[in-house]
Amino acid sequence: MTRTLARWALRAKRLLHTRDGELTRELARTDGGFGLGQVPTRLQPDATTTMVCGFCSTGCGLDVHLKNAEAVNLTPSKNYPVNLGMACPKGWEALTPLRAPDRATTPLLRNARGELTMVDWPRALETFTSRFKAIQAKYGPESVAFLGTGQIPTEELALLGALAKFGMGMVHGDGNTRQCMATAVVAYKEAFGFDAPPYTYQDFELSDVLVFVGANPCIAHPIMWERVCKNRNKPEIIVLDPRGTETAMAATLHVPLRPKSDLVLLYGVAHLLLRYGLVDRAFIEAHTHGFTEFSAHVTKFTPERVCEAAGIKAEVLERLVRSIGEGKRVSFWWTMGVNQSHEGVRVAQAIIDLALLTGNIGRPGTGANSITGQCNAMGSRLFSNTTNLLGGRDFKNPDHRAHVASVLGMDVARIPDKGSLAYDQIIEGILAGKIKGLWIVATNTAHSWINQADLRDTLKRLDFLVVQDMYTTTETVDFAHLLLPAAGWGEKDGTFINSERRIGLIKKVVRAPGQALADFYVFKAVAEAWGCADLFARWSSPEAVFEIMKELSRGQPCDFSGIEGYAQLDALAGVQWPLPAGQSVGRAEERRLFSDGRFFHSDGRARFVFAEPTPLPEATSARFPLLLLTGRGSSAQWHTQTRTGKSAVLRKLHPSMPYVEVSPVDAKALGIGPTDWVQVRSARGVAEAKAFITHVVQPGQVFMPMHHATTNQLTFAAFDPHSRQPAYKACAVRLERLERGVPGTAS
Ligand SMILES: Nc1nc2c(c(=O)[nH]1)N[C@H]1C(S)=C(S)[C@@H](COP(=O)(O)OP(=O)(O)OC[C@H]3O[C@@H](n4cnc5c(=O)[nH]c(N)nc54)[C@H](O)[C@@H]3O)O[C@H]1N2
Ligand SMILES: Nc1nc2c(c(=O)[nH]1)N[C@H]1C(S)=C(S)[C@@H](COP(=O)(O)OP(=O)(O)OC[C@H]3O[C@@H](n4cnc5c(=O)[nH]c(N)nc54)[C@H](O)[C@@H]3O)O[C@H]1N2
Ligand code: SF4
Ligand SMILES: [Mo]
Repeated sequence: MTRTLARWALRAKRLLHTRDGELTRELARTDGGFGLGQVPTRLQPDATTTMVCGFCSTGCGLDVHLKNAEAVNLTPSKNYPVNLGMACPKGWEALTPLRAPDRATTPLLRNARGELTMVDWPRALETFTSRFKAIQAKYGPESVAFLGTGQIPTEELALLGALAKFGMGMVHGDGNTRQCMATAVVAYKEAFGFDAPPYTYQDFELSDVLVFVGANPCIAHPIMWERVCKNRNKPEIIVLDPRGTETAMAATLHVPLRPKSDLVLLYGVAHLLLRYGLVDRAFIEAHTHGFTEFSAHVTKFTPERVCEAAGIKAEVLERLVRSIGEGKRVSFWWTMGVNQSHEGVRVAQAIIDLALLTGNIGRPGTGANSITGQCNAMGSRLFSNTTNLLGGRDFKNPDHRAHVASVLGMDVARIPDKGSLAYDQIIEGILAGKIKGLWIVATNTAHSWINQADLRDTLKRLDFLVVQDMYTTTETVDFAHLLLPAAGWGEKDGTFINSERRIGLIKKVVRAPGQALADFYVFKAVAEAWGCADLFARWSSPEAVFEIMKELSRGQPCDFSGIEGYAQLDALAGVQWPLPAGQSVGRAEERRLFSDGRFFHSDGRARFVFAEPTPLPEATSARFPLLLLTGRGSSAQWHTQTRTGKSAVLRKLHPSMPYVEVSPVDAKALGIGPTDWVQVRSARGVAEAKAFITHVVQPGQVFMPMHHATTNQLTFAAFDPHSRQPAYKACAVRLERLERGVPGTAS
């Protein structure tokens, strides 16, 4: 054990035996070491300080009120440019999950009897290192992999990615952003030359036509939706969603297309725009590539074919086309109804194609805009060192590797010259016996990954699984050999990047419980224990890493080397990338990309990308006649509910039991009444749920929220071939009424 580790072990031991008051004093002295205890150091004891929310990618500013250097409550920030004084229920309740009784407060190691038992940090780190090193020695460095997240600060993601790949010799590491954003990343890269969502939230207010494709912002991005409500242009709001969601109900036009008919429909829209001459020829000529081929491709998508495939009326298609073609400022927004599909990349690109065709990009109120999901999905896309090399670069490009190595002062040989396996391929790798050790950070794989029946069996095959989480009770912890206790949002410093590319601060305003550490300091401790801490000497604090990231971004489309540091981010209420050195920006200023019509391909032109539609991977059949859609259930629930489930206030705002939306037509045919429970069965598993009979879903379709672990017992593991994003939103199921009407009683 190195000297630092020994010193630190001693300190950890002392802390264990001190009472709370003493702990604070001890920590005040030791802050700047490994960050144990997370006392807010840079803030005045009774200050109010603004930081970004830790749930969704909207990135609202929250004013956290401190008393005696500890957060007591919070209110939405009135002068943060994102939310203008508003927050959704999760934001208001953001501090509550920190106080939950199932917080992980010490490392836990599974003993010979299979129970997780408390160990101290030095023992945990020693076990981590010796087990992973032994696996690598036996099966090669690639046999240990990691799975990360879009929910920890960019500085932590960069450190994890760099430590794992440059320090520990891993090649494979992916994250939950694969489940979420991989499709948008590939779509943008191919079309624009860089992963670059072009918009700013003002665009919600400035459009005269807004087209939402597979997005339910009323539930999933409530404050973005509030921005739509501030639009004074009496906009046409069009929602393409098989379900009549809250957003669809608020729209001026709901297009209830058949699931996964988006590609045919969007090509059909392009076809009619061309036929009616409602395209921007000057824009196409000056700024795009591939128009001739694209216009030839879409001629096959006649209105008859489109209406048949999408199950919509000709008048609806006509109005959709006219609105897009005749609108002056048309913006397109897409989320998981697009990304989580077997052909999601091409659907996203069909949306981009429409924006290019009509010249709706780079101007106020326009854009082909992917809305991100998690608070730091955008940080993960640029800096997690998983699919991209740090700063949106390419592992396979020798110049990129050399540049990163020189910025980091590392030997270039440490940087892998190939990309990582994708999430599903890492799981496959476990099955194939190639991946033997896995480190899961801030994602709840055993609930959220597609087709759990297979996944859980696969996790059991690992020689060593480390889970790093805030809580001891997640589904994934059940499979862990070692649990590392993590501090959460509010207990640590760093930055998030929101959907509109705004880099905003999060801050330490609460002390983490027990020996839980900010992920940043867990990674530092791992580096120390592994014996590669020297490589990360400059990575001394989140703010020091921010400086390194600025350097890594220099010259890239995401260049933010012009941001001075955390104090300036605070003063300016966040800054959108890019901001190259030498440029300045005003407080709360909003900026969008491509106002000069130049894209990031070397010729400056955007690409029309398109392909033939492909059939549903799992179509309905006589045995499984209904199509299951999944997604967000309420604005008060977050994913696998490890956090939101801890708030009594939030629990009151959503149904307590798993439910399945069924159309009245199907309910009648199946003899299902409004108080009945049903079994939802797919070829992979069965889930019990309360029937919720509603016109929100169409006949032949059912919907289940993703917030209950049983939903992914049913889903079918299909992936987009280009992004390898799971297609969570269509598989075949059947429904059976539970005889006694109570869950768990059916045979
Ligand atoms: N309250 C809350 N907010 C969240 C989250 C949360 O867990 N809870 N999670 C965050 C994250 S990480 C994400 S990624 C976002 C997701 O945000 P959204 O994507 O808006 O949410 P979803 O409910 O997953 O999916 C949106 C819609 O896609 C529709 N859909 C399904 N299949 C199709 C199809 O074939 N075509 C079309 N056009 N639509 C289809 C579904 O009916 C659903 O209404 O939300 C973020 N915000
Ligand atoms: N059927 C179906 N499945 C889906 C989806 C769907 O629409 N349908 N959507 C998919 C999408 S878009 C997403 S993004 C995923 C989300 O899936 P997950 O990432 O699995 O969901 P979360 O519940 O957010 O899990 C985050 C985990 O990190 C922990 N955590 C929170 N903060 C911290 C921290 O600061 N440090 C550490 N170390 N741990 C922390 C939490 O306790 C929790 O266990 O689900 C996907 N799964
Ligand atoms: S909309 Fe998103 S960022 Fe804003 S308060 Fe709600 S969860 Fe937080
Ligand atoms: Mo997501």
